[in-house]
Amino acid sequence: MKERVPPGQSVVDEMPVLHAGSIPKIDPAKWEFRIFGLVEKEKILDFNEFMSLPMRKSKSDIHCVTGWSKLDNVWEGVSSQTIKNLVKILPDAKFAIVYAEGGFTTNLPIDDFFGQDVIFAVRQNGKEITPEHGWPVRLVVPRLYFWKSAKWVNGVEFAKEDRPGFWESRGYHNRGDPWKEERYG
Ligand SMILES: Nc1nc2c(c(=O)[nH]1)N[C@H]1C(S)=C(S)[C@@H](COP(=O)(O)O)O[C@H]1N2
Ligand SMILES: [Mo]
Repeated sequence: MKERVPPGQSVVDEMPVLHAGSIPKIDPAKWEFRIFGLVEKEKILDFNEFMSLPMRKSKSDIHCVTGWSKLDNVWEGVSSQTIKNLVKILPDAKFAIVYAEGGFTTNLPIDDFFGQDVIFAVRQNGKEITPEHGWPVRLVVPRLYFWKSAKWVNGVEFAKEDRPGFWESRGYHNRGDPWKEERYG
């Protein structure tokens, strides 16, 4: 049987709050989610349009590069597969660059972004995501270290070339597979 917890990780009960900068104040009336870059036609959704998209639930584990893991989180939100169906992605697109409030970005190979368990979450364990954990929408990429799971997300760009994001250009690994301990550079 596959180990449940990746090497070098310890399981915690409480989820820490970790991010650079301060918690942004977001006004739903001004909030937008933008899908752009290598797509036939870019798509902008307002808050109500985003919240009306089909949602699904997915249970997964969190592994943070700093060494904690939190098991069995039930996330509910918009699957990256649903995002895919809103635009026509051009064949040159090889990377997804995810954007969050205040200029935070994180980069993913397109296959990681379209993993079946990748969700733009609005609820965690049945409750609305709290401001410190990314309200109104946070990305969840269970198969990679948790820094890829951007909080306060507001868009995704499809790109031909890779572009290291906030943590990736500050010493974190470009991909971040916890099973391979891809922690730093
Ligand atoms: N927008 C944004 N998202 C972010 C970060 C950040 O600095 N800004 N930090 C990442 C890191 S390093 C971690 S470990 C997780 C922490 O998520 P949590 O505070 O919900 O536990 O958020 C990730 N998402
Ligand atoms: Mo982190």
